Amino acid sequence: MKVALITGITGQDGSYLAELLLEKGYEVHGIKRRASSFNTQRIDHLYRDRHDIENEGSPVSHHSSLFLHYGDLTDSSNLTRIISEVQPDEVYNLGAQSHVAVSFESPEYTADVDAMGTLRLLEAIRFLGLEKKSRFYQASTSELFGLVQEIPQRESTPFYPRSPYAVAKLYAYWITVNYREAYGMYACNGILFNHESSRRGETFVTRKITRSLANITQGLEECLYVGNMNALRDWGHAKDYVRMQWMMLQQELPRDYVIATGVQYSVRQFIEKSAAQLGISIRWEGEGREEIGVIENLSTPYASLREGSVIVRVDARYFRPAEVETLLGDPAKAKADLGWVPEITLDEMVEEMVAHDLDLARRHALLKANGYIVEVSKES
Ligand code: NDP
Ligand code: GDR
Repeated sequence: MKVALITGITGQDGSYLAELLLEKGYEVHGIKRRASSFNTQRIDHLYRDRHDIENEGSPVSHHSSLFLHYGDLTDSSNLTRIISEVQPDEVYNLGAQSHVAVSFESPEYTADVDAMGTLRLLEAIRFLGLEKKSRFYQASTSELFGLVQEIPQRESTPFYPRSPYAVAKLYAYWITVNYREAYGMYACNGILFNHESSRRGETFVTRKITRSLANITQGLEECLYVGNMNALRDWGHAKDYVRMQWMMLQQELPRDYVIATGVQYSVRQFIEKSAAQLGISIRWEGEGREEIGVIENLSTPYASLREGSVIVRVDARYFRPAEVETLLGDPAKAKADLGWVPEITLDEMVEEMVAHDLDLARRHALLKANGYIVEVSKES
């Protein structure tokens, strides 16, 4: 049985990767942070409490091959102890302060976790003499390309990071390459473009859009507030991308790969597609910071919605000090070497996310109508 260690197992990718590895028969260990409230919602369905297993006395399903350890990427001794105990065949470093806008607010913490955290993990593997046993995957990012120097972006495109997050990830990218070259470690970077799902964090733009529009149809919110709607992104589905993370560690030699769909849409188009799924079409009025989205041709009846209502507004607070305007990846190398191609289209992903968030909104509306909750959380 192969043993894998995942940092960031409680995040979007961590949860899908854990699922995939458990299905493949791995023993999976994950690092979770101590928090004042539960933070394991995305993996609760995979985890079986030891007491339940003992009490049942029944044969163990794959779920009992999942083990969680308290830890943090800012804590070297903790990381070293966990790696020493787990003796992993594969380490997936998915843990990060992953929000670009937040990295402008907390640049030092972002560097500590995203840059130094990667070094701490690599150094722990080396210090424990596991550099020939433990294969290492680093969650690198299209944000490295930042102010793009070439369209589309591929493995050879020069980097130009545009945020404290991207600069920290640049360090992590190069330290991974360095440990590969200096110590012969099997260490590689997946340069992943944006990938989303119904498990995406609620403050990233796609999930914010699907959640907010679904809430609006149920009378839980009035308006979606966004920043730069002209930003262009190459959005894929997280399930397709974690498959590639695993594939990268199964090769003979460690290599870095761009993972993308090769198709690009704007934030505005993502809003339109999500609204269309809900039976709403949007007319855009005004320009720049004054732009608004107004309902037209409402094809599905919602008690709280009227034609002509403003449901999208630009809020300058969501503009970033330095923006990445356009990203478009070329996944040709991944296809040629590994046969990887994305299987889920953007339209299928939007459909999944909207259906999920509409279901959630309906439940919340029911709870609210019956006095069980007062407000639904949203980004302020
Ligand atoms: P999420 O934000 O959903 O998950 C991040 C994970 O990291 C969470 O489990 C979080 O824990 C954990 N984490 C945060 N800070 C620390 C810390 N100090 N110590 C240990 N763990 C920590 O991100 P995604 O799943 O979307 O992304 C996974 C990785 O891939 C990240 O490194 C991200 O930067 C990178 N990436 C993501 C892309 C995307 O489009 N999704 C594209 C390219 C790269 P908690 O749940 O407690 O917050
Ligand atoms: P990104 O994702 O910064 O690309 O980083 P995000 O969804 O946050 O932003 C995408 C684009 O949308 C614009 N935008 C808004 N963004 C947010 N979050 N909220 C808004 O209201 C809003 N309005 C417009 C942004 O300005 C940006 O241009 C994600 C993260 O997962 C990183 O960890 C990962 O490395 C990269 O993708 C690839």
